[in-house]
Formats: sequence, C-alpha cells, structure tokens
Amino acid sequence: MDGWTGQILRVNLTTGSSRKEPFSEEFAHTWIGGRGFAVKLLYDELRPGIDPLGPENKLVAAVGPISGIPAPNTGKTIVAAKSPMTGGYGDGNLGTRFTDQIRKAGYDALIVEGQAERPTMLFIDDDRVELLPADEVWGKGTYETNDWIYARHGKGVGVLNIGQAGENMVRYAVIRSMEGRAGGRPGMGAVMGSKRLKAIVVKGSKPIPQAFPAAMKQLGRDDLRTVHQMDKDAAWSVQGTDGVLPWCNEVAALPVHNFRRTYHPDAWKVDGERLNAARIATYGCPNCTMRCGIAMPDAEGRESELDYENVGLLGPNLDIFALEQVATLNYMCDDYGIDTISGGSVLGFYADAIEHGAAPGDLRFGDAEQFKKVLTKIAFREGEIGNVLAEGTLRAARAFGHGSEAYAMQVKGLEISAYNCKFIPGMALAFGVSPIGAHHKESWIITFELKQTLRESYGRDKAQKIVDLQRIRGGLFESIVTCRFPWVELGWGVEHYPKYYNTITGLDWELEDFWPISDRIYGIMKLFWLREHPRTDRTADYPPAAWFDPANVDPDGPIAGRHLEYDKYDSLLQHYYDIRGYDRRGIPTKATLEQVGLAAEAAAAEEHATLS
Ligand code: PTT
Ligand code: SF4
Repeated sequence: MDGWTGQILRVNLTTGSSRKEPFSEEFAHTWIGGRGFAVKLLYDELRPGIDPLGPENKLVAAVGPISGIPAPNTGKTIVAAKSPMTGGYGDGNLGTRFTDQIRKAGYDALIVEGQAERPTMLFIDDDRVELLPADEVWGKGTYETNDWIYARHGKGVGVLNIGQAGENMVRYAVIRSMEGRAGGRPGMGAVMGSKRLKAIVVKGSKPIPQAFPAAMKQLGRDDLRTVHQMDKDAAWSVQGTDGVLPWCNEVAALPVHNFRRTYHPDAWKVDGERLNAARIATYGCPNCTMRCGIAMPDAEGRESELDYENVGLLGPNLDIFALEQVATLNYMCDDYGIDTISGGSVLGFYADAIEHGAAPGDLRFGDAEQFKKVLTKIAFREGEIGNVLAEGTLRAARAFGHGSEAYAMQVKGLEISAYNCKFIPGMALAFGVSPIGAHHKESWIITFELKQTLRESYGRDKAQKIVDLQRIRGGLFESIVTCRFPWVELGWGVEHYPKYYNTITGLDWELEDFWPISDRIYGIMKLFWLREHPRTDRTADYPPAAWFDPANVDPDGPIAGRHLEYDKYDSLLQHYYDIRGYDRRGIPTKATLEQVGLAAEAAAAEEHATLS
C-alpha cells in the first residue's frame, strides 16, 4: 500500500507478547494516519469509563503518510491515549527521530497495552520486539535516561521517554522525545508511567513505501531548500516562538500573575531578543531547517531550551522576569517530564489560592526559589500539597474549595496555553471548544482576530474561522503528521501538502478532500468525550469564570476595565455549534455524524446520549 506500511504493532506489557496487525486501504483512506488512526483505534478499543491511569488504557504512537519523508518539517509523531487530565481523548504532537525510525521498522502505529510488572523499556528493531528491564533508570530524569539509552543503542535511534513525573503519574506529565522536544500535554507521560514503561526505543532499516520515490525525493529536496531560504529571510528564525511575546504583551494577551493581568512592563526581559542573546545551542526536529528550539544556560548553568509557552507560563504568569530563573524552572519541567504549560499554570494557581486564603502555604508570586521547591514536590507527589497539585488545577481547586475553581485556568481539565483571553472572545472560544482541553494547537485564531477583525466582536466570522483553522491544524496537519510551522510562520502554502500526499500515496486528492476527514476526526473526538461524560452540556465549552469577572479586570493598560461577556460568548458558541452541526447541548446531531461517515458510531452513541 503506497504511502503506508500497512502494519500496526501491538505490544502487551502484561503478557509480554507482541504482534503485527495489518490494516486495510479503506482504513488508511478514511483516517489517513496520526491523530486519525489514534482516535479511531482508541474509540473502538477502550471500554468506556476505564481509569486512564489503569492497565486498561492504551498508549498509541502514530505517524502519517508524510511523516519521516525528507520534505519540510516532517519529523513528527502523535502520542495519544485516554487523557488523565480530561477523561476524554488526549494527544500531543512530538518532534522526534521515532518518526522515521518507526516507519523504517515497518509500522504506521504502535499500540501499547497492559501494565508491566517491573520498570520496562520497549525496544523495537525492525521485526524484533523486546521488553527490556529499565530498573537502572527508574527514578531518574529524562536527561539521564536519554544518555543511558544513547550509550546503549547509539544516537540515531528514536526515543520516547518519561521522567519522575510520569513515573509518579503526575496527571500532566509529558513524554520527552529528543533534545529540546516534549509533548503529550494531556498526560501522555502519566499514561506511560502507569504502565511502568520508562522508554520506547525504535530502530528501522526498511524503505518507506512510496508511490513515486524519485519524484518525492526531488520535490522534498527542492522544497526543503525553498523553506530554508524563506526561513533565513524571516525574523522568526532568530527568536523562535518566543518572538511572539512582545506582541502578546502589547495586545494584552500575556498571562501575568495567574492570568490576573494581561501585560507587564518588565515582559521584555524574557522576550525572544533576550533569549536569542543568551543562546548557546539550537535544536530542531528531524527533516527541519527551521530549528526553532533555542537553548540558553539556566541559573545553574544547565542548558535549557525555551519556547514561548514555557516562558509565558513559567515567567510572567509567576511574576518572574529573570530569564535564567525561567530557564531553571523549564529545565526542571523537562527533566522531571512535566508539561510546562500545566506546570506553570498549577504553580500560578497555587500562589493565587494562597493569596486568596483558599490554600495553606507561604509561596509568593515572584519567588523563583519557592516555586522550584513546589515543582519538585509535584514531580514526586511529595506531601499533601505535592499530591494535590499533581492532579492539575481543576482537581486542586475542588480540593481547596473557597471558590478557587473560578481562577483555575483550565477548560475540560486541561490548563490554558499562554494566551490570556480576558478580552479576546474568538481565542477564548478556540480554547473552549478544543476537543482535547485548552490547547492552542487546534485553532490559533488570535492573530487573525486581533489583526483582521474587531476585537470586541462576537460575530459568526470568528466561529467560522475557528472551524476553518481546526480543519487545517487539528485535522490535516495532525493526520498527515507534519509540523505546521512552515505554514504558520513562513506562509508556506497549505496546498503543498496534498502534493506531498499524492506523490507518496499515488492518490489524486485535492485540499478539499481532507476537510470531511478533519470533520470526521472532530466528530469522533466529540463522541469519545460524550461517551465518557454522558451528562455533558455547553458549559463544558466555557473558559474559566475569571475571564468574565468584572472584579477581575485590568485596572489600567490596553484593555483596562474590559472582560468577556457571558451572553455574547454564548451566542458565539452557538454560531460554532451551528456551523459544526451540533445541537444546543454541543452534541453533534445524528445527521451531522452520518454526513461525516460516522453512522455506525452515531448508532452506538445513542446508548450514551440522545442524539437530536
Ligand atoms: C505542545 C506544547 C507546546 S506548544 C510547548 S511550546 W509551542 C510546550 N513545550 C514543552 C517543552 O518543551 N517541555 C515541557 N516539559 N513541556 C512542554 N509543554 C508544552 O507543550 C513543539 C512545536 C511547538 S513549540 C509548537 S507550538 C508547534 N506544535 C505543533 C502541533 O501541535 N502540531 C503540528 N502539526 N505541528 C506543530 N509544530 C510546533 O511544534 P503537545 P515538540 Mg509538543 C521542551 O506536544 O502535547 O502538543 O504540546 O512537541 O516536538 O516539542 O514541538 O510554542
Ligand atoms: Fe520542530 Fe520547530 Fe522545525 Fe517544527 S519548526 S519541525 S517544531 S524544529
């Protein structure tokens, strides 16, 4: 089957068995790969109501037809499972050598099920699949674990590994995937830890099946060169993602003091210019010339790779404006394997709760040393506070009480990325309706909204743009599986991707052919959510109360006195539902599901909720 290896590798950690499972051409064309494969497999195979941190959950790592092929920025893999944060489908998009190695080993997806008795490393070398002891590195951070793996298997292998946070099932533990790369925000590292799976290592030597390999080689080489040239000419390549920080501050979208404020006069101290000036190394994913990972020394001289999200949540959100201190917190997150977004948000929430008398403790905003201590407690679930905070802001707020849930900055249980939408209705909705919880990756409407529309508008055009972006970002890029940055940051046209897809698969698809598949993927993610949350309603798609609170407005600055309004947000949400074909509860109608090819799933969904 050109474009796909046609095989899934299934490994059971309880029995120690593994087997290859072929999949059909129809399955490939219906779900494409990556997120499409992952959500369909998990939806079909997971019994509703299982504990995401129990042996019944499954971890899927899946690539797409474009992944790993030498062409712009193709070194990405999807990791997915039932999320310990949201209870719904969760995934992350990782840059990693795992991508091309798993394809060369002969698989498009890996399913890991069960639970090992002892700390284990899964080793895949083409057809050879072994479960090896990992006791030696259990209890160690991701850096040491990575070195241990490289020393045994060489630096060319693909690696997914976890730190102590994953082992201790901190709900927002991530997976490290290579130097400077990490992800799986909705707790994919915790799922690995619950299986006592310290690492997955893969080596492959087979050719990746392609319809027109010579044509693809030429096309990939030419486009890599063009993207490289575009990148060299772009300011973005100098500062990486942190280049966006001054703009976020200027437009009052920066998270400051647990999202209480939207800008800060000292924000420039942690911006991309300062980061670039402190640069000691640059990292990138395989097949990428853009190399957006900028590393600098932290306060203890260790190399720490920073992105905007990491800086925003571990810096201004905690009132920390010393970049080397931000770098230390970031290094600790990377080593423990804690998501920097949720980690920074949890720390900010805790300081805020103390400030409001809702939680015990003497932690203060701006005190980097104290924040480091709390972060360590979280990674090891040390003491009552470490244990509560390891559960994420929503669960911690429920434990603290005193109305603290209003300023737990999360949606559906997952913490909001570094865009403070106190007065940005469209981006607030993008977080609200993101099917995996508040992640900016599904629809980053903020630049369109603030540059091309009226900020205060709650018009249908914003809801339409969110759907359009979800189709491209959450559907296309996550299923063909490639990095979206050439398109987002350099304007590398989205029309290039069907060209790669067709050259690899031998098919003849137009861009428009991908949209029904994107909608199918969103439909089944929604069904996954519905099955786990049968009493769901539109309130699940609301951002935190703090953004609507007249008592929580900025006293001065660009949006002084402004906040979101409930009735207007609700009407914007309704526009989104209308465009998506959902009913007033936010549930896809039967007709909508049938239209996107989910008739069988719609019939089964009747067991969990009445479809309109
Ligand atoms: C992603 C999320 C992001 S998104 C960032 S910074 W970003 C944070 N990075 C973390 C980190 O680092 N260490 C850590 N311990 N926790 C971290 N949590 C945060 O995780 C990521 C890049 C980035 S950098 C972005 S926006 C783009 N994301 C893409 C995407 O989602 N899809 C896609 N097709 N292409 C993308 N390209 C860009 O990739 P999650 P990565 Mg990450 C150290 O996975 O769960 O989606 O969380 O994967 O390999 O690091 O690449 O300003
Ligand atoms: Fe990885 Fe950044 Fe390159 Fe994307 S642009 S492939 S995230 S290094």
